[in-house]
Amino acid sequence: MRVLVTGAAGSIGQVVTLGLLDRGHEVIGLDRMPAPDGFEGVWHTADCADADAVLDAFAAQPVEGVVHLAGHPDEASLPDSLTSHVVTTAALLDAMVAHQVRRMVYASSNHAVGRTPRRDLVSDDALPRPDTFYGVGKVAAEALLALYVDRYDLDAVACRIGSFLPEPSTTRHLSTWLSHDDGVRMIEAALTATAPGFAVLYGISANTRAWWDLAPGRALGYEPQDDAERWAARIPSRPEDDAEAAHVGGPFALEQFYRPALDRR
Ligand code: 15L
Repeated sequence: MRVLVTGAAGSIGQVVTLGLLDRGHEVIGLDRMPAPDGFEGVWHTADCADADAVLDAFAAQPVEGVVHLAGHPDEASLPDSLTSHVVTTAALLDAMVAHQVRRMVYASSNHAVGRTPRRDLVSDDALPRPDTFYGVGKVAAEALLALYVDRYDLDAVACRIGSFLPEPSTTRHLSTWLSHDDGVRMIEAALTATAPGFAVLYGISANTRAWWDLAPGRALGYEPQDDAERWAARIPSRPEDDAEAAHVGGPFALEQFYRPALDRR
């Protein structure tokens, strides 16, 4: 499949790009940064929030799907979060409609439901419960995907990613970890699942202590192979572990993230 990967120079993007290439897909990269050394395919250096630049990238060659990973992966002001997550998604969806591209896989986040108290397994029927403006941006971007799926009959899978890391390093990660290999498996499944419409899945490995339900991902063909438990004995406990286990968003749900929505002079 020929896929446009946004944020292809980022920490998730580089892993996903290599993984998709290994699995026989063709990757067109798009990022504000130039292509990483060694990338040999087509690359567009552009900001996804720039709708004209995004349209130019689509006009340069046909693609069959979009993996939208671009976006600031941390808390920011509300306007910056909306630009980073919602405006970029809107520019890509408009270009997809204009160029009849039917599939988007979106890097959403567990922080879309991060304020959910940590009790039962959280599944795809959980109400939006963001823990930050970052989470609000992800919720709004998911809503936009749902709107475009309904209006234009696209397919869009929002992957609520946990902690995408080479290995887990905190107690929370034993529940939230997504290994690099499982991340690639997840993206490929979301790209190739038959007619998902608008769907949400949780992007974690098959962690023994999982906080999120893997069933919605499995229904789309995502079969994670790794388990953070392998590292459990090596992970030191920290004073903040209990507070981070109160809500599924962990540190993002803590008071240290409470701040005004708008930057002021
Ligand atoms: C995310 O969505 C963030 O991008 C990342 O910085 C981590 O906070 C991660 O979630 C997580 O919950 O561990």
